[in-house]
Amino acid sequence: SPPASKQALISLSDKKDLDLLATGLQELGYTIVSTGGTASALEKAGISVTKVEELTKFPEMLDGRVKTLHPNVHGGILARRDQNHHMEALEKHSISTFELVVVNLYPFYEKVTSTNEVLFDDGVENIDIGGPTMIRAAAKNHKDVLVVVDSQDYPLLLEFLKGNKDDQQFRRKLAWKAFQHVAAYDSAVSEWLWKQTEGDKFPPSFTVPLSLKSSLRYGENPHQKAAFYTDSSLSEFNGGGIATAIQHHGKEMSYNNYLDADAAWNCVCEFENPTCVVVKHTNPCGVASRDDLIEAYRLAVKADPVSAFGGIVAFNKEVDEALARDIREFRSPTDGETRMFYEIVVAPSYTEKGLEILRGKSKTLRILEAKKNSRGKLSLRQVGGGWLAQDSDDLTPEEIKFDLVSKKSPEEKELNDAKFAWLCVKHVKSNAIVIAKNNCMLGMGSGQPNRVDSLRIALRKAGDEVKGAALASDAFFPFAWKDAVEEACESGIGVIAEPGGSIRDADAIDCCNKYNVSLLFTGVRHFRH
Ligand code: 93A
Repeated sequence: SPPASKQALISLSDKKDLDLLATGLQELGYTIVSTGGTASALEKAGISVTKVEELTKFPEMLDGRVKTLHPNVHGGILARRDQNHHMEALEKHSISTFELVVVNLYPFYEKVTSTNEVLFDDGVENIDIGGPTMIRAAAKNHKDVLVVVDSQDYPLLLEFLKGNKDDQQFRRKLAWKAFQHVAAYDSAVSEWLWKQTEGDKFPPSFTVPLSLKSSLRYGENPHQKAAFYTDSSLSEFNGGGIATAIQHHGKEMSYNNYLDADAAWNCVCEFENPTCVVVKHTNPCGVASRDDLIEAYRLAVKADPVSAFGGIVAFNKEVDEALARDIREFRSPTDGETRMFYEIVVAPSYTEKGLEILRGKSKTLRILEAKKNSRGKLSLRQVGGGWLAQDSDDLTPEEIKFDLVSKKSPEEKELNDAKFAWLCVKHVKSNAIVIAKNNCMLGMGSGQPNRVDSLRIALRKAGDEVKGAALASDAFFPFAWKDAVEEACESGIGVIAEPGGSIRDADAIDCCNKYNVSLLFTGVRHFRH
């Protein structure tokens, strides 16, 4: 008698490429067993199929809640082929084995994140029970049962089945993917349920569904292996941020490139007017806003040309032909000769010609097109043994007040400069000081363990232009006299913006009054550790 045919179990919500799969399996002599909708689709495509009810001798029940949850299904998946008593048990109950299980789940995530309002009961009905059970059973018994959850794997699967050669590595990879699929699904369900309670914003536990975007050549240093993951819960539905940027040209992005591009992009997106931001090692070292983006670019580089060399240049408006030419040709203001070199240019868009010219700057220059980050995101950082979670720091400029606390009030121009410096200082690592004038950053000090050192670095960079400029400090000044506030006043700063809130606020005010400097309290702090 001919050998009993091999059985495949197929139950799919997303029926993409089902005919490709089923035709392939039929050619290989498989008998296909399917649930209601999948079986109908197969019949329509002219493929013969056994309905799961024929196998279970039971109708689908409870509005489909119980379709495949039956020993005739799960016995056939879970039986160990190398255990005689397992095989005898199947024989006794006339159950045939499944060699292959292909399942994808009710589209729960798409359902509950759809723009239409979803009723609670509707959400619940979309929680798949039978599907994950089949997937987990097959993945557990992957030694003998192939499990497929992704239509992209159909061609590979058919290839494997044709090959007639076993490969346990292949089976393990499929099982890995199957458990990933179910885990991501369950985490979406649990996240949704948490949102349906009146619980705190930060749930007792949560899973971030991460998908590998690319493996990286190395991490911060060449001896560290590294990879980049996108948060699939965010990017697929909101599309913003450096993780979803399109790379038009250049060398492959590195770990540090992503960090720096992210910093530059976040900073430049703060500004409404045409703005250029130059970042080096995650800190903005040049920022300028002008009606003319070329002028903004030149000023941002001039702010600190030594640091800008090898940096990341970000724009908040389209890069056109004229600007691209300037980026290509601009010579270092330090010697007037060397052409400026950058790692990355990032912008919301490029004209065709602009892109072409930038491509010609160098083979390596990475050209990124990015979309604005969505607001209200969770920010996560790793520490030994855990993760810190917080709201991202995305107050808008309108949400920040600039309360006058000194006798001298700033001129309109000075107030503008203070606001500009404030937008910059938020993106500089603490302790952060930014000096700015005429919508242009003149100097910054970052990452120093005390505020006086940051101030001195910023003053040195600003040079003579400091007279009448605005100074922003990311946090209050702990001391004023013979300390940072007095040094700033003595240097000729015209206006200082800081959060206030120090026990020595009165000293800072007295000091500014003595030197006839304007002092503004924002009431908001922008630490960036
Ligand atoms: O309602 S269920 O949780 N109960 C089940 O027994 C069951 N068996 C398969 N959902 C169940 N499925 C799911 O049905 C599969 O995971 C798949 O997503 C879907 C396919 O249904 P149909 O073939 O009728 O379109």
